[in-house]
Amino acid sequence: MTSRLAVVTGASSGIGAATARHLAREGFEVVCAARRADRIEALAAEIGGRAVVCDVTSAESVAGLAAAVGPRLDVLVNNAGGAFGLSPVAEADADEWRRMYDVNVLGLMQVTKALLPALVASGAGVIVNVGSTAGRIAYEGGAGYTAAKHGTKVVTETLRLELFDQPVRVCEVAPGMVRTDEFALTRFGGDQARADAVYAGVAEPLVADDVADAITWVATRPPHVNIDELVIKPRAQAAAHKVHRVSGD
Ligand code: 8X3
Repeated sequence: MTSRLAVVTGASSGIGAATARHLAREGFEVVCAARRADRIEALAAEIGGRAVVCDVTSAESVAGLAAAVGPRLDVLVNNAGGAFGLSPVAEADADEWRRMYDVNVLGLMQVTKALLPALVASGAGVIVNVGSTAGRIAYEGGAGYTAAKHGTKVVTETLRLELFDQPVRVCEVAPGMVRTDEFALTRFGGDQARADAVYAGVAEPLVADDVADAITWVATRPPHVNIDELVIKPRAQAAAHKVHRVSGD
């Protein structure tokens, strides 16, 4: 029997890399897609998967991913995404906003569109889009990112409607505070002190493995079970703005 095939975008670090590992442990052959070849090649070697260099914002690059995947695909995890900046609207940087829309919405669309025929061909495909609690609320300084992640959520809902008669499930996993090596660091342009401040005093933020575990659970339900959305936050985060922090940490 051929193994089930999964594609994970943004697999070079954080939630994407952890998800590739979790799916491989579940028996999937995993195509690790991301821009950084060295990282995904090391990951693919570790988990017995395949590395495909792919920039989800490039139609040409995504076409290369689809060619590498071939005619049949069981699971697509649209994880590539990210936040750039935390400026109020009055000081917004249009380039940062474009990059966020590009990767969190257009990238997800391009990869989904390119791989959809293969997901249908599997007879029981599943798409898991990695959204965010930022796709459910607004917060000061976050408009570029929250707008993009609301986009991720709504594209997910639309796709589920459009595929209602097809053998493909469409799901969203929406994490809150997850401490990864790169999310906050990227948002703050490499400013480690600002990145660390996001998690200051939070004893146990989520880690990438927690979210990968949730994604893998969503992706491995029986074919008639569609988990529309799963919001996952650390216990210390009752809401986006209500985080239990212990001072002096
Ligand atoms: C990450 C959650 O609160 O930093 O997607 O926007 S938040």
